Amino acid sequence: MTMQLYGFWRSNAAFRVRVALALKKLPFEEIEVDILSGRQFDAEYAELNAEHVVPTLVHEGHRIFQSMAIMEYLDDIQPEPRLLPVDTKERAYARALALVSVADAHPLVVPRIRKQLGVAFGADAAAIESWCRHWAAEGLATYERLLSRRPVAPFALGGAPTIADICIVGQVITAELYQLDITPFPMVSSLTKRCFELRAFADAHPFKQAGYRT
Ligand SMILES: N[C@@H](CCC(=O)N[C@@H](CS)C(=O)NCC(=O)O)C(=O)O
Repeated sequence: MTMQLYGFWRSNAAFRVRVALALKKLPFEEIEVDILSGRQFDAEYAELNAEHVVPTLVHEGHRIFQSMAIMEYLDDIQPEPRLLPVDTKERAYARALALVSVADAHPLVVPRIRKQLGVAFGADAAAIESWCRHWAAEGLATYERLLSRRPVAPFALGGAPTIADICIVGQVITAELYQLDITPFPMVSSLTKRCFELRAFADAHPFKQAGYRT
C-alpha cells in the first residue's frame, strides 16, 4: 500500500521525510497541508496530527509523526540503504548531528514561534526575520564546528548519507529561505553540494514541490 505523506512545500521536517523516502525508493503520495494558511488546524488534519504540525506519514492505516520518528520507522521497515548506522557510537553521533537541527535550531523558526513573537512581544516582520536569520546561522555555525572536528568522507558519517546529512541539508535550506550567505560555513556548504548531487535530495527541495510559491 502506498504511503501518504502529509506535508507542505516549505516544511523542513517534511523535506527530511521526502529525502528519507526517496533514498529508500519507497513510493508515496504527498498531501498538502498549507501551514501558512492555518490548514494544520482543520478538524480532519487535527484528528490525524494532535500537534497540528506536518509531517505525518500514514502507512498501512498507522499514523507516524515527528520527522525523526518517521525516518527511524522507515529504517526499521526497510533497513537498506541504512539511514542510521548499526554501530552504537556512530548511531548516537548520527542522531546527535540530526538533533542539532531537529531539536535545537529548526524549532525556533517554525510558523507558530514566528507568530507568537508578534503576539507576545509585538515583534514586526523585520524583527521576526532577524530572529529567524540569527537562529538559522547559529545552527549552521554549530554544524560547521562539528564537521570540522571529524573528516567528512564524503558524507557526515562516511560513504553514504544518513539522517545526519538529511538534517544538515535541511538546516541549509532554512538558511536559504532567509537568504543567508553560507560561505562562512565551507564544510557545511561542500557537504550540501555533494548531497544535492543525489536525486533523492535534489528532488525533495522545497522549491521543487507542488505548491511552491515565492
Ligand atoms: N519536530 C517536528 C517539527 C514539526 C513542525 O514544527 N513542523 C512545522 C513545519 S516544518 C509545522 O508544521 N509548523 C506549523 C506551525 O508552526 O504552526 C518534526 O521534526 O516533525
